[in-house]
Amino acid sequence: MATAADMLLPLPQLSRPVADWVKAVSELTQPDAVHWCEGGDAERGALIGQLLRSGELKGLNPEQFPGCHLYRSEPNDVARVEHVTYICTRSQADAGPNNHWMDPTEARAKMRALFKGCMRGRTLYVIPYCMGPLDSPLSRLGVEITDSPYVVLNMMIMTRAGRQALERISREGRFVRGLHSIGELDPERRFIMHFPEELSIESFGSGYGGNALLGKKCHALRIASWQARSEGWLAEHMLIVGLQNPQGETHYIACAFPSACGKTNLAMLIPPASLPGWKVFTVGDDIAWLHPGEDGRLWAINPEAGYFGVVPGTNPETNRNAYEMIRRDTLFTNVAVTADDQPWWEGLGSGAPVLDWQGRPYDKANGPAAHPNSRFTVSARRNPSWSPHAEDARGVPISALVFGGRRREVAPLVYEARDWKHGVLVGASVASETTAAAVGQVGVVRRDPMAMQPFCGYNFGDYWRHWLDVGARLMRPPKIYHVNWFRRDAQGKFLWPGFGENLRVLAWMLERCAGRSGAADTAIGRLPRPEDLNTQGLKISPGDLEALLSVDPELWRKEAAEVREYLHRFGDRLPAAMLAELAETERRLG
Ligand code: GTP
Ligand code: SPV
Ligand code: MN
Repeated sequence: MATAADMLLPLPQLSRPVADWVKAVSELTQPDAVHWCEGGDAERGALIGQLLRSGELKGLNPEQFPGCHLYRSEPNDVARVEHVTYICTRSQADAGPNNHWMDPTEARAKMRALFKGCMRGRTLYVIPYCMGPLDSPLSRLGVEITDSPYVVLNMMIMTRAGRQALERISREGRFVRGLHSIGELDPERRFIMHFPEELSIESFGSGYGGNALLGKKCHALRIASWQARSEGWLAEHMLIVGLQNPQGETHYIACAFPSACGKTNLAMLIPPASLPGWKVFTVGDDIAWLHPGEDGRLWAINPEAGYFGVVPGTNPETNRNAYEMIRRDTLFTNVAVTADDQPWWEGLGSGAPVLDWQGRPYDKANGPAAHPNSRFTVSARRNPSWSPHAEDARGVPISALVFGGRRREVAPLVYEARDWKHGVLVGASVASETTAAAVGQVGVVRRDPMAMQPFCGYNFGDYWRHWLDVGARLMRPPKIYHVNWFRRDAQGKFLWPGFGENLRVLAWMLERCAGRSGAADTAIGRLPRPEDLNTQGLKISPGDLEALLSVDPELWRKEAAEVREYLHRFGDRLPAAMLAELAETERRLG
């Protein structure tokens, strides 16, 4: 129990294990100063002031974008780096073919050499944080040590950071240790190492998002997925959204789409005018921790407190909520600016850039003005559709789970899995075109099971087995769906309008959960017939709708063969039930 006296203690005295660790890291990294983050507006304001004076942050137009700032990354450091992200388990088989693996002893030695003396001339910041509501038993704790004040600012928005988190650490003892340094931002000396058996992370050489904000993908997905397996829950790359139908009933769904494939947008969707009476409530936009509840349902919390969202494409038409949300108290990374210091990006729809994301005079010949993976960091409370239940300690009950990918062909607009087991196969079969969220080629279809390919902290074979086990424990399991908002016609035009109109598909799912709407049984699962979707006021040709709702057996036989080949990579770790489900789908395909 925290007592009144505890409240007065200086932070370093609150937790001996944290203080000892900070001391050991200081001895290794040799910072000029150590700053323990209390959290709160005064500390944040002081940090921003310091970064404005040093020129690392740029203030944006105070009339149009009050409280907003711009940060420009090193041009070589603008996305996640999957090729140098490692899972360091004692046994390589535990990391699985889905991960890069390094022996933990070797990885520790390598990182020790990099961290040695790396904070000379810098301040070491200690960020105690809580993933999930401070009072939730489902939340988990961590401490990030970093030499990047930009990381501190982000972590203060993205997590519950500061004294209260440290107080909880002092009560509970267990926390994830995340050590981070930007190093020299040299891509050759950049590694993101995970030690799930020791609940620790070491990240060197990048200041970007998922590489550096260690509470996010490193902790809340890679380490948490490992913890979740041993504790009987799921840590997933999913948004959580509440949908209130015109009758006033609210149901929550959680959706896993790969990076830059529409989670933030769906989580804060604006119902189209032609679907009156619907309301949308955002619980989370990127990560869900799902726990089987005593009532036999699956319950979800969002471990994060803010959004680190894709900027390009955000405008009042595609998503007015997102557009309004980022007009105040928002940290922009790698966007362009206009002549009057407003942030600018491709797909904004108004204004013109004068400086590009690197701060150079804008020249079309240099490519997009804003980096395609430019991001906003903003408190979830700024979201006009923020759910009143987002902070509920027990989470929200989930009625449906949705997987999705970015596929110009093959995958229909939506289909429903036959049951949980089939749903696990559907999730494991997700493939999606790569995006600018990670370094590498963009637009190449790759397998991305459950949208977790870059984020699962252990062998996918074991992970799918765990999914099957969790499902077996649920008396009232959610239905499972697959969606694809990104089908294109021969000319490359999107067949489906997407964004707010996606509600039509979600509404069909909820009606299915309530046993009120129809579907056609196909080889891959159940699809709505055109008449099962509410298309009132929707501008779409009957031909396009039919194309979106059809299954091409030829293409799907090929798809199933690719899935089979992929699953076989997991050898004896692959649960037999998955192959049985696949065989059933293949039998139906003929
Ligand atoms: P991460 O933060 O990387 O995990 O991404 P995310 O899954 O939250 O993706 P986000 O909602 O930020 O969308 C990424 C891009 O896809 C943006 O450029 C959006 O404008 C675009 N997008 C989102 N939803 C849709 C949709 O329904 N249809 C189409 N065509 N584009 C969409
Ligand atoms: C993603 O890439 O899925 C993101 C951004 O949400 S990052 O924080 O870099 O992971
Ligand atoms: Mn993400």
